[in-house]
Amino acid sequence: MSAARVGIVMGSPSDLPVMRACGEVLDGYGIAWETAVISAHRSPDAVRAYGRQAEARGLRVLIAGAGAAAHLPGVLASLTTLPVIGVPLAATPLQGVDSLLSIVQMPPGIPVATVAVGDMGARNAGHLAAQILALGDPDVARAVREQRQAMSARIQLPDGFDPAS
Ligand code: RP5
Repeated sequence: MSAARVGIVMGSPSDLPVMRACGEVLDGYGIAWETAVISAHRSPDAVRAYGRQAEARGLRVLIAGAGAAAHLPGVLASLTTLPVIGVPLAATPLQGVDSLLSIVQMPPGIPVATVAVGDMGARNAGHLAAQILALGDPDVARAVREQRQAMSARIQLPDGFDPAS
């Protein structure tokens, strides 16, 4: 088993049903990942240690999912210069609008790459992490290209229609 290059972090076990999609996407690229349930407000010491140690532990990208006030991605981003992808989760009656705005509105200097709310975002976080890793890993770059080609191959055109004409 190779060492994890992506850390998939979330604020609560209740986030797991959505956040597990990140791991499924990374598995499709053959990228090793790990997961942690740590909360910026319930376990701030653990978040601090995880963020501070992430790069030295071999991680290259962090994906952080959180609902409600959703400060976990921004706090992690403040603790590391690794790229952090934030996944807003729908955990309150505001249906994720709260977490989307919390995550996306990082002040300048400490960015969080914010994806869509919920399952779509969790999946795209996995794809984006793969694209970041692909910059320095030809095997992942090839897997990303192949995944794009496989998506293109799923289109359906009317008989006789030539998109190249
Ligand atoms: C956030 O609060 C978590 O990320 C979760 O989305 C939300 C609710 O957490 P639980 O009350 O379900 O543990 O910190």
